[in-house]
Amino acid sequence: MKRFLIAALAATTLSSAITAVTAQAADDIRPRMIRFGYGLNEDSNQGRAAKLLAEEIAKASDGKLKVRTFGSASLGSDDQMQNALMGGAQEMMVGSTATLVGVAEEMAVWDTPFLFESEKQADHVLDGPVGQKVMDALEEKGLVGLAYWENGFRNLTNNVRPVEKLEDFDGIKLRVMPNPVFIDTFKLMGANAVPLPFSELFTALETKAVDGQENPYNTILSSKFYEVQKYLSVTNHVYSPWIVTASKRWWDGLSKTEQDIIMKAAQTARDFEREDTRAEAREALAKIKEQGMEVNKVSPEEIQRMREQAKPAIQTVIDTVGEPLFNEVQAAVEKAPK
Ligand code: TK8
Repeated sequence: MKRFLIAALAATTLSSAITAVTAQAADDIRPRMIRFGYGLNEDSNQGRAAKLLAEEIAKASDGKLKVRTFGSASLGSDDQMQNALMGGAQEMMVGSTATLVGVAEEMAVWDTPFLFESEKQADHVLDGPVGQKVMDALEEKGLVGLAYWENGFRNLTNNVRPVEKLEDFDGIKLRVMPNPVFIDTFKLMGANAVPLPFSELFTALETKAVDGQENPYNTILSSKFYEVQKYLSVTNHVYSPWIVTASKRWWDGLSKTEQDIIMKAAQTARDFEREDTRAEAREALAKIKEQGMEVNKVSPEEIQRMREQAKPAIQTVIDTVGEPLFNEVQAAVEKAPK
């Protein structure tokens, strides 16, 4: 009798333990709707990676975490979405680090003209400790940085003339990302730098409110800038990262399991996105020419002159992010494989 009781007791304890574990696991992933916004079209490197991220999250959560993606800035410009995340009105987004400088000035370090020489070097620095440190600066501002994606090396388009030498920037009304480093860099070049959100860019080019803009090949293609721009000048003047962020208010209410699923998906999508972006960029110039743009490659001598001319903008970066962080990034760049 006694033995039977003990066995029964053990069985009950065991089964209630099992129930508890299952209940906890189920409880660990709650049905949620995640609004994920971005600025480019669905048919872009950004859109393709957003789609993959949504699929990865659905798969890993058995469909409980549902990501709805909103492209073409339909939830607002980068700035507007960042504010929505900080206020808890939107859950996630991907956008330019350059548009985050007003939130966390550390982000300006990535805007240093000619900072990186290759994508590989950028990956090492961004995914390394100093990249993480810059990302972590977002937390106290109400955002959680999850992963850097690639926007890419930026090149110049305009309707006035091919930019072959420094002097050719003269008087060109150039849209730049709303950020002090970009404004200074292009003012130094002699352009008339006009800060505008990306979501207003196509119309501004179409209506000739501005003469030109600068973005990676991928964006020139996916946003069809070739329809409203004549000249493309290859400068590779800066490498732009994108960053996937989440609302901290919302993130802090997620279980560890949910956070892990989302973090992992952001990183899987990052690896896919970088490969996809690079493959697309390799084919892009030919396609851009097919669309009728005139392409010129700026000579190394002239690039050197532009580098020199942009040097005071580096001081703007240092003033914004502080010398220690600037130096830390420089050291990481020097150590990184090219
Ligand atoms: C898209 C922007 C874009 C960026 C810009 O929302 O603003 O020119 O390069 O990718 O973040």
